[in-house]
Amino acid sequence: MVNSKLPDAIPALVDRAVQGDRRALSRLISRVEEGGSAAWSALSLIYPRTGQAQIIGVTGAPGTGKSTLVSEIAKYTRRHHPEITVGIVAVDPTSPFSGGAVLGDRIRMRDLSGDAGVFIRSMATRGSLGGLARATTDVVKILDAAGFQLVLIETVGAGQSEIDIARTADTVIVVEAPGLGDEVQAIKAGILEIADILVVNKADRDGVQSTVNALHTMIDLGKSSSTILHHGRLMTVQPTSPREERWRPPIVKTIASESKGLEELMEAIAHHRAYLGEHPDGQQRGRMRAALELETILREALFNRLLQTTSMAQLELVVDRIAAREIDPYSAAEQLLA
Ligand SMILES: Nc1nc2c(ncn2[C@@H]2O[C@H](COP(=O)(O)OP(=O)(O)O)[C@@H](O)[C@H]2O)c(=O)[nH]1
Ligand SMILES: [Mg+2]
Repeated sequence: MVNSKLPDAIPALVDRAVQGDRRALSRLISRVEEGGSAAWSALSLIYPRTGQAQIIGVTGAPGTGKSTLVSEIAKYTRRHHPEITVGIVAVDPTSPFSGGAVLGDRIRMRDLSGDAGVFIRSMATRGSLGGLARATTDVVKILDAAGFQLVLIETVGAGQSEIDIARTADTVIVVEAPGLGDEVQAIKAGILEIADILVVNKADRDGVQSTVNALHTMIDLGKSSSTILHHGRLMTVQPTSPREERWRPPIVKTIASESKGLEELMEAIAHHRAYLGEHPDGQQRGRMRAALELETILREALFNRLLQTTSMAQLELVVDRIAAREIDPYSAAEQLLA
């Protein structure tokens, strides 16, 4: 008898997942989420098959309608292009995809979960955000390799990690809603900087136009300075196209809960995709993504290497000494690395 609890061999699991076996896909994702050497060998097997999917990040403050919008984009795509399969990765802990929804949302999601051309995965929220960012980009890669032509990532645009997640997308949609003082929140999180498309959702609410106006003003402000796309530690990317040719994020009004504004949004997404294909900024983005990825992997690898020579008990001793101010964390890190 085969023990079903035994973990599958990674190469076999990868094979079955890329051939469209959904159970294998789910299992592979779980294995990769756990991290470690199994995850790395799976990902290096998968890597050559990636780079095919169109990846769209949807980010913004909680409650702006990201989940609703993501499911509308998926539905719209499936309705108009049934040949395109859609993968959804939800990092929002309050996402209906993660089960944190009110009843209405769950009912709406059901339309999607019955569709064999849609695969939905919500990310475990436990663990560090850094780990979550890594796992999310890994899951996106798996879905890409498994042949999903469109991959949608929903994240709450709260911290740097989530911004990094959004940055792994080809097109980043930042969702705002009128009347929540979101404009201010958006600046604080630096989230507008990463927007390729701005969506003002809940356009059925009061104050839509003032939100749109505020966003226009902020885009103009951003463009007047020399915008740096990525303050990377591995590389710094600056726009290479002349300013007048540079992408200006369009502002699209939607009422996601009523499927309104989807056509305009899909058009904006297609325009941005075409822009990336024609402008050097598109290649820059690919390099930036590669740099971010390498940086994340190096961090993890270096930390794991450190753990091979230093026990957790030793590390905890050092932490105690830092907390007691017997040593500063900088010297402690240098000593550990030496
Ligand atoms: N009035 C209105 N409500 C919306 C709209 N889009 C979404 N909602 C509702 O706003 C709430 C939050 O939506 P959700 O998609 O979960 O937001 P998220 O937290 O950004 O993912 C839900 O109750 C939605 O039904 C819209 O365009 N107008
Ligand atoms: Mg959500």
